[in-house]
Amino acid sequence: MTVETVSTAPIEGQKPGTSGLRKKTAVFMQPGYLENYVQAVIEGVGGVKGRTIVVGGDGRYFNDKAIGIILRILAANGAERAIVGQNGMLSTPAASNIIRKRKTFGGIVLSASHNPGGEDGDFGLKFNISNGGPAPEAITDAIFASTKSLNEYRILKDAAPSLAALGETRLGGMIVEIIDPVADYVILMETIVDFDRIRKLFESGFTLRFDAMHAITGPYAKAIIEGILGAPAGTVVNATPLPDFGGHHPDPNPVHAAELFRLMFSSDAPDMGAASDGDGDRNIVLGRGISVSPSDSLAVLAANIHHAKGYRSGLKGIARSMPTSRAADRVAEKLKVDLFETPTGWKFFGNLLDAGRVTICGEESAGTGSDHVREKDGLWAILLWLDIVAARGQSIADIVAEHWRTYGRDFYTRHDYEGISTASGDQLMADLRGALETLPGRSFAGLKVASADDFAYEDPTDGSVTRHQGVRVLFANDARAVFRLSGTGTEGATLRVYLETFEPDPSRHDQDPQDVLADVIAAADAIAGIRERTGRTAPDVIT
Ligand code: VG1
Ligand code: CO
Repeated sequence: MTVETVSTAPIEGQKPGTSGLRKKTAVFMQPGYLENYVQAVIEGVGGVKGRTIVVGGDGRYFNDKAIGIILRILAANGAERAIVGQNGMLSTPAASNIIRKRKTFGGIVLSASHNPGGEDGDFGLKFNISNGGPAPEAITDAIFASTKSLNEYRILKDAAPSLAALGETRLGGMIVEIIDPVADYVILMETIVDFDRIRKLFESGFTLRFDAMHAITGPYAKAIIEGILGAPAGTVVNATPLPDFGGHHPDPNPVHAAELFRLMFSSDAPDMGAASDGDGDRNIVLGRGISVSPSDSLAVLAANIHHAKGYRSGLKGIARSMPTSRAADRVAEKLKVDLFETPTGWKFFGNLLDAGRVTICGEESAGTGSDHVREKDGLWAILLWLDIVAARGQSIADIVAEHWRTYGRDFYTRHDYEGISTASGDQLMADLRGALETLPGRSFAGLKVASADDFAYEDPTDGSVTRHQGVRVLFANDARAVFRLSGTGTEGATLRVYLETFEPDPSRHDQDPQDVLADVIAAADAIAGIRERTGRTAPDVIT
């Protein structure tokens, strides 16, 4: 075994965003780019000598080669063992599970999630800590600091082993253990939902289409939904992970999962539609003629979680990201449990879950998860929905309508303006922040502003404070508009505008959110000058 110490210089811009470092694949493939960052991660987490690290990714282009490089760097830095998904594949929630189950020091998850893959697409790397969750800000800050002072990295000269065969091999002084990426995840799911009950649901003729979008959940969904739960072959579509996701964005939203949405609103719709994203942590659930907004999904799952055997001991609390609608708050209030509002990104939920303050968490961006792992978990959410449908014996549309009748409906939409110039995005946010104090009392598109602020979060478990997490504007009628810039994009800036309003009256629940929210949308534009500043007449993505 020969360890090579390679001199290098800091590379600019290796700053982890909402969910790790994401860049164009070509950027990650530049000589030394990945090597520098991995060494900086190792320094930032205090070294890996004698440690066990989980390594896996969503199978996108460069996944396998990157893992080879990472294994050689881990070995050269004295890691004792690397646990790697077969062929380099591990969904994000499955990686989180392995870290927890095997009590490892952490894991390296390779993914740019819902971003497109391939040579011209995106690549990403995220470090997860020993609780299985994304590294919190203190650690990502330390990693970023290391990227700025790095002058060498260590790498083994030996070639990395093949990732195809299960079992243990040696790489220098490190054991490389190749595991089945699906097996442990199946065992975990079986402790949470009632497989027999869901099997009976399928036996009774219940129909599902699960769109794996040519991404990582294909093998997991095939094994569980078609294999164990007995859904007919063909229930899981686009099930083979491809390095470029078949040229699509693996993002389960109405634009990128258009075919599934079309099907669910057609006369051929099955009872349920579902999809996940590139790395398997997002989920969308649809019923016949209805798409469940992720914010509603969190609220419905929280209100019904007692049906699932994994949560019989009850719900400790609920957490949602700030831009997620307040539907979950209404459930928390009724169930008399705490509700926590955190900044966007799963890394803020970890402490609350570890402290036993919350059982379920969610984000409006199609993310739901619980204390079973420390990541959002797409397939888990879909299985939980199936379990609840089986327990209640009602359609998804009926379950949601009944939920709205009980709690009222939070009409919700998000408008994304993608690939605008960084300068105009930054200016728009700076001007909004500058105007915060002047907004209350003024009216826009007929809506009066009650309050406005820049969201800051104080973590109740460790007191750490995270500022500037998005501008919130609350109107006198309780409607809300939130503005923030994406922290996962790789080109220019993406402005996200989150819009919502509450409607208690059931006779008004059956309307299109875009119509109901027309005045909030107009007010948001008037406040931020979106069209004028971006030159766009409409958002690129509406969820
Ligand atoms: C987006 C979502 C956020 C999510 C993050 C990672 O971040 O808004 O809710 O946690 O993606 O999801 P941003 O900064 O672009 O708004 V995933 O599935 O890409 O790991
Ligand atoms: Co994802």
